[in-house]
Amino acid sequence: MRVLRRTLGTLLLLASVASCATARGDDAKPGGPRPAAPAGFGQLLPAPASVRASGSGHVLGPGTVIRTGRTGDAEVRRVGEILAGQLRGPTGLPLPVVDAPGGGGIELRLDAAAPDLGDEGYRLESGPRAVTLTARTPAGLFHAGQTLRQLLPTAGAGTIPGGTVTDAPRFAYRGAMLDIARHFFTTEQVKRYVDQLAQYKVNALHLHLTDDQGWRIAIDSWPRLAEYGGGSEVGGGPGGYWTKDEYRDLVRYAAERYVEVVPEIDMPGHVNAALASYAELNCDGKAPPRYTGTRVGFSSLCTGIERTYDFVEDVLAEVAALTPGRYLHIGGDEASATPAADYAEFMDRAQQAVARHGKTVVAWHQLAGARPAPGAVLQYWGHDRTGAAEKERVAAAGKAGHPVILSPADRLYLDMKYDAATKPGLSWAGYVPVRRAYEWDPGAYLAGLPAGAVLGVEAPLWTETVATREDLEYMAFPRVLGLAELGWSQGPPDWAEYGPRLATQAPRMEAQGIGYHRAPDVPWQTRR
Ligand code: TNX
Repeated sequence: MRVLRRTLGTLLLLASVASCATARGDDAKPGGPRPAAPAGFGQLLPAPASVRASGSGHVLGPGTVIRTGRTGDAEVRRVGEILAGQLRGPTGLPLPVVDAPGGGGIELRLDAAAPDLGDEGYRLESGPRAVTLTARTPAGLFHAGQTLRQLLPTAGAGTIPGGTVTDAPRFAYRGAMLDIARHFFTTEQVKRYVDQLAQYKVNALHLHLTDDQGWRIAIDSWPRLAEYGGGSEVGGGPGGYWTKDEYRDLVRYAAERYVEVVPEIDMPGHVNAALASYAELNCDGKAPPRYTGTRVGFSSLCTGIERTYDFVEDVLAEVAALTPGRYLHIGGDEASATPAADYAEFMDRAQQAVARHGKTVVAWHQLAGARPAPGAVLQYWGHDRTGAAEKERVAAAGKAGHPVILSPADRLYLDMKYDAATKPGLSWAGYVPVRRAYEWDPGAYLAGLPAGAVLGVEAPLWTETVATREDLEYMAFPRVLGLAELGWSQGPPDWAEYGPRLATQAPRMEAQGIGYHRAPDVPWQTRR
């Protein structure tokens, strides 16, 4: 398999237009000289499960239409409209969306019976008459559209190469996390990140909404949390918070791009902003000042008073009501100011509150040392130097049925510096060059964790040192493409194949104005 994957690029270049090249399967072998297939398929990121290049492609032109829905399905229509919006700029074509199937052009088709495509998979068939996107779900059609985008040049109308892509993800959960607590970001800035992520088939956005330095989401029953607790951030800037309407609008925007928002209220530590907002939440009845430094692990909710649990209930009830998604993240990390027994009792009650509101708990993996509720999802953020006992606890929880999201800090923490020259960022988990972020196998990462317990992967971006859109994009790109690849494509990783393919994304990132890091370990082909 490893050898076959290494030859992916070669296979796709050598594949006969009439013969079959399965991207990661074993029925394609490099043979003698063959006509070159269009390069587009070999550049797809994440790599699709299978590609068969055949015949001539589909030329887009001024008359091309996007056709949706045999049934006039409104959601498919919306997927078609979003795709049209994404294609009009680069192609310069009008691309009207019409509800008239079967006439050629770009056709979106739901097929409830499509075998093997799963909840997010799709098939893309391209020939002279039409490019047909087929999926069992609108999400699958959306992902197919993102593949189609990558098969076109970054500017100009162009030709979609002829052939068939059949594709489905390796992991159900492919996430990115953004910390808007240490530095505030607007919902418009986050929408831009959603667009950037969704094009690479990332399907979860975890929002770290609260921390010592700021509380960023309006809570009607405890209004000072946002109004006062939102007014600070690292370095002493003004901070800010999102109204419920702004939050709902962002959640809807993400959902339309098949990105599920996972809100996090971090507890019982990381709560200075809440303690500063309400004196009654403090054991001594005194509110501390707001905090603008970068230390962690110094604050705790007062686990011995009932008012704390009113707070937990009220906040989780309001956040659950804002959340159409399945998950509520309750943090649980670095609670070093909370005694272990109090931590376990607190997390029991917080988990019960999440369940009462019909949501599934996600928590940082420290919950494995307490009592994770049935079905609770654990997010592992350890690294190579994490102690064996801690890793074993997470593996045991996985064996006991807890799904695990993998966010190894020395692989996927987007706030780690690439190398010594990186200006923003931290380095407590070491430097994370692009190659290191990619070159590990989530299915075989934690000893003793069954592959089936891995729900997926997530790349967190903590923002103690990241204050602007420019720094955000610089730290995330291109490493977050490695996350997308690990989450979607079949493993194990193969840098020799992936590195050059990643390099082909440079013009796309540039065309979108993404200020990515021109990392020295990537074999970039284009000049700036
Ligand atoms: C650890 S990861 C934290 C965060 C910091 C981050 C900085 C985790 C659950 N907690 O509070 O922002 O390191 O890299």
